[in-house]
Amino acid sequence: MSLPTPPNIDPAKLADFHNVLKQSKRIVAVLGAGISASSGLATFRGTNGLWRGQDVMQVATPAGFRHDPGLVWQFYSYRRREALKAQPNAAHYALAELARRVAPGFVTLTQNVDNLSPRAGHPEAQLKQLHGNLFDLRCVDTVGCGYTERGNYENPLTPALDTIKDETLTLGHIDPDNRPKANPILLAGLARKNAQILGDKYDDKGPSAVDLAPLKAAAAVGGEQELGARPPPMSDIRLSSGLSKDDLPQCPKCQANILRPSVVWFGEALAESTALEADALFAEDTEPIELCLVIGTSSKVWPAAGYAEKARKKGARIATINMDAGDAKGLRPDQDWVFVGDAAAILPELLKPVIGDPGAWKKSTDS
Ligand code: BJW
Repeated sequence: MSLPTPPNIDPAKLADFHNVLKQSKRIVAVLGAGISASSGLATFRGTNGLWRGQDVMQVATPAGFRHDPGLVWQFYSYRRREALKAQPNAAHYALAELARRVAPGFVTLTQNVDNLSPRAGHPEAQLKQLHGNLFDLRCVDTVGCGYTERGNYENPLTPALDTIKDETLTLGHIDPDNRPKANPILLAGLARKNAQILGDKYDDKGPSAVDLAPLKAAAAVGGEQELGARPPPMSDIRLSSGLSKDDLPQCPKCQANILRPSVVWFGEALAESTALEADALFAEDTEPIELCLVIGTSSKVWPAAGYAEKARKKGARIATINMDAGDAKGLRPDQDWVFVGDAAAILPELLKPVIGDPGAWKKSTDS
């Protein structure tokens, strides 16, 4: 199968990119939620983003989890269900093939927790999951108990987290007056933390059309995704926990605590080994990096937002692939490329001189 050339790629720019790609021995890719948009998964920020209508501090911080673990587990139960329903798209497969062809010189640093890159067969040694994985769990008592579990695909994890069962009841426009109520002292604490962590840099962008367009593009790259199969936006799902600890996944080791998703929330450090491995890519005593691909991320969250600049310091030219040109950060127009459009449509074309046509590489990962 040959992909149609995305119409908005300038042939001269593409040729320049291809020249650099073909000569590159070390390449780094930084991924964000946009790469999985064509697979039907919502991004965070934007019209149908996961965070529209949600208080980020309630669902993506340790303080939020401590306050209402049921609410956070409902959010992640929904995310696990959507990720299990989704399939990797052409962009995930293309990067997996690039990793095989440029081993070990190509490494992907993904912020995504959706497991789609591993499912596309991306070699594990060349994939760093910076923010963890939805299907890894750990005991909340990391010091005393330390239980961890990888690759738990059970869905739902407990009967109380069966969000499908309740969908007819919970779907509907979120009523701001009817949100789960938090205690005012905790809210003041969260607000302070919000300001500390998110700072002035945090900008919850207003509605844009970019999150809808990928559905059309997905059809153009082989029609693997069902059009119209986009999940209801998270903002339309009422998260009102009312769940007790007994309703939530229990730690099988210590049998005293609940489990939490092994993902990285705001204010938490990345897993030490992952952070060290990522930083080691840019160490002074390593070979130059020729190319950095920044794919489907708003580049607002650190430390991931800083990796492209680190690659630049190692000599890399930077190619941004995004639906929204405005999300290409720190641009140097004389050196950088911005390819605007759906990553699933653009990436296979960009990488073609090294990975060949999808007919050749997708088969080797399908089995
Ligand atoms: C398409 C498309 C299509 C759509 N094709 N494109 C330095 C300065 C300021 C603040 C900090 C700093 N360093 C650290 C901080 C604090 C904080 C931070 O970054 N805050 C900022 C918001 C200002 N960082 C942290 O807290 C991090 N921890 C840390 O640094 O620890 C230090 C420490 C050390 C020692 C002790 C303690 C602490 C942790 C950050 C964790 C982020 N976690 C989340 C949740 C993960 C779990 C989950 O998934 O639920 O990660 S937040 C959320 O944002 C998630 C994402 O991975 C991450 C990035 O979002 P992403 O992927 O960019 O998505 P969107 O929606 O923003 O963008 C989508 C893009 O796709 C858009 O550009 C679209 O246009 C595009 N798009 N369709 C191509 N088809």
